[in-house]
Amino acid sequence: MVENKTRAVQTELEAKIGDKMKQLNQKDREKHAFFAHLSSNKENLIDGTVVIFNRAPLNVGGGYDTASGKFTCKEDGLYFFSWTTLSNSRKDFTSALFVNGNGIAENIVDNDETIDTMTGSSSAIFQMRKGDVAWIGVVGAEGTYLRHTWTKGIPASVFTGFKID
Ligand SMILES: [Ca+2]
Repeated sequence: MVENKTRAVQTELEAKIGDKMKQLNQKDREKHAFFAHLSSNKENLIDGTVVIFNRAPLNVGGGYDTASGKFTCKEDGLYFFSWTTLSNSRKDFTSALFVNGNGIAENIVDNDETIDTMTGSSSAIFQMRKGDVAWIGVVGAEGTYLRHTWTKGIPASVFTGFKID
């Protein structure tokens, strides 16, 4: 009798542990995160141009495409995006985060009257649905200059995003 009860408890515990392991494995599969930067400077990009951050040393989940510069959501959820742009002396660079063509957040480096190099960062959290597409695009006539690096080849203009929950 006691032995049967012990066995029943053991079976129940094993089932619970099994479920928990499944949940943990599921969590591993659902990771989505990317970090991208540029391999060269960009000049005179016209309004609406997609900024193609063509190097992605990190692309967990494979949602970011270095050929198009676009991130395609593979799983519904809250996503955090951040990007930084470095302009040049007396050059502007204004860009925005777009999701399915809608402007979500803008990043303005208004540097055309400054003899120095300026950087700007913006970020946003967005409720993404599977199939939604996010990218950084040039806004207005201010896609004048985007530096890929400043010193020692370290990426200075970057685009990153990840699923929060
Ligand atoms: Ca200005």
